Amino acid sequence: MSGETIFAPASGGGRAGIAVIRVSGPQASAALFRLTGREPPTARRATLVRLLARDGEQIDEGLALWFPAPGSFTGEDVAELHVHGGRAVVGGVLEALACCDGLRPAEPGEFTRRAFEQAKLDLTAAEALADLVNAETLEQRRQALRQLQGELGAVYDSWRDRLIRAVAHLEATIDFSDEDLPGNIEETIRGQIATLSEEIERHLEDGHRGERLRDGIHLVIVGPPNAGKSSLLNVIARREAAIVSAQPGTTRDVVEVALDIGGYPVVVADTAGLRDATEEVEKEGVRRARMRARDADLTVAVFDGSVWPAVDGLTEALLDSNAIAVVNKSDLGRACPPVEIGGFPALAVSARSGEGIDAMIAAIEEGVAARFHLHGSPPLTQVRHRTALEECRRSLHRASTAAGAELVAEDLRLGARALGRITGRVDVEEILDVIFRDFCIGK
Ligand SMILES: Nc1nc2c(ncn2[C@@H]2O[C@H](COP(=O)(O)OP(=O)(O)OP(=O)(O)O)[C@@H](O)[C@H]2O)c(=O)[nH]1
Ligand SMILES: [Mg+2]
Repeated sequence: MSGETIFAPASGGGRAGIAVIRVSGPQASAALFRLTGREPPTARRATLVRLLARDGEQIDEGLALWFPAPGSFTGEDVAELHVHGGRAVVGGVLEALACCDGLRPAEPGEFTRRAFEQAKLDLTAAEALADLVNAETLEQRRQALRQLQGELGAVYDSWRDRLIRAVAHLEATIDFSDEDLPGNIEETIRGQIATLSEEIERHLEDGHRGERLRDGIHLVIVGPPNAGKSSLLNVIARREAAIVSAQPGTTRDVVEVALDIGGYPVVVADTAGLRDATEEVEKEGVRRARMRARDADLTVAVFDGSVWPAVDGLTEALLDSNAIAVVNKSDLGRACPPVEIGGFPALAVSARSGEGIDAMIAAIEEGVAARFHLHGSPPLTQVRHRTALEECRRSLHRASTAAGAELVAEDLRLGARALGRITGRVDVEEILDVIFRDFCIGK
């Protein structure tokens, strides 16, 4: 347990009805006494207290909560003060705490770090806590909560346990002669390695579902110049995010808007109209548009309804199962449903009249949900997990081809170590700083 006692606001900055200030460490009880003039209240019971400055002047009246070790978030003695959320109140309480012996302000993420060090949560749960605080959409929240409650950590721990057990069995074959052991252990273990490799493989090949849900799903609007791509972006975003004009080639750079679509975080990108551009800037815009379309999770291919039934070939070539085709400017009455382009069904829409827009948004929602809905085992959510899993997969592959129990055991040990790094069972120091640096408020 750390000798230092730390304190910080647990709630965000700015004015609010209530602010919560947390104190954690061996001096928490003494600090509470200094500020309230009384012994810590009954554990986990909100108690009305007067909070006093160093000179005895009352700062505020609020609630004190006392969580004795080890039954607290950090596993240490923790005091929580719920005070009125004004700048002067919070500032006054923090100042009073700073005057207490042995207390110092917490570094970002330090409460969570202590909780990890006291084995209150593993690294995946610590990451999930940050994700939950940053969650902006329903599905992000669901994913973060599942991870916080240990679902992902449990998967990695169980894989690691299986490897450790296999290593123990293999070592038995090394230490004892064959007659003392049942069956062919090495053979059984090779079977187990193959099964585990397949499970890890399936987990890795999840189409980056978890990572995308955490960081944003990429949707790109593509189409010929003047088709109304920027107008449609503005309709989806419900604001004038991109410039619209009658001049073909208006949009040059990629214009991005982050939106909540059906509970999913979606980054919608409007791009330059596809054409054989000659001018340098537009050429670069078209190159970027193509690159975005290639990397996107979903595309909305916009066709210009004012020239229907003529269809832009460059855009048609981008139609695939990840594309939603729309023919814009249906208000001009040229393209009437049902429309089809190159065998793909298309929606007739109008950014101007609003016709078909609900259907287009529903199609986007459906497309996103079909690809990113969470079902079955929890998805991996961080590149860090992916890197470690790939390393484990390589170790297992080496183990499957290694000759002799000793070499197999060594590779399995390396595989277990890689998995242990994800949850923080081993090699934690190199990871901790990176993870907790991202916490922006004292949690
Ligand atoms: N009649 C009609 N005109 C539209 C509609 N949507 C857009 N327009 C017009 O079409 C023109 C081009 O619109 P933009 O949204 O700038 O088209 P864009 O595809 O982004 O064009 P670039 O950025 O040049 O590639 C503008 O004059 C819009 O007012 C629509 O649904 N109906
Ligand atoms: Mg545009």
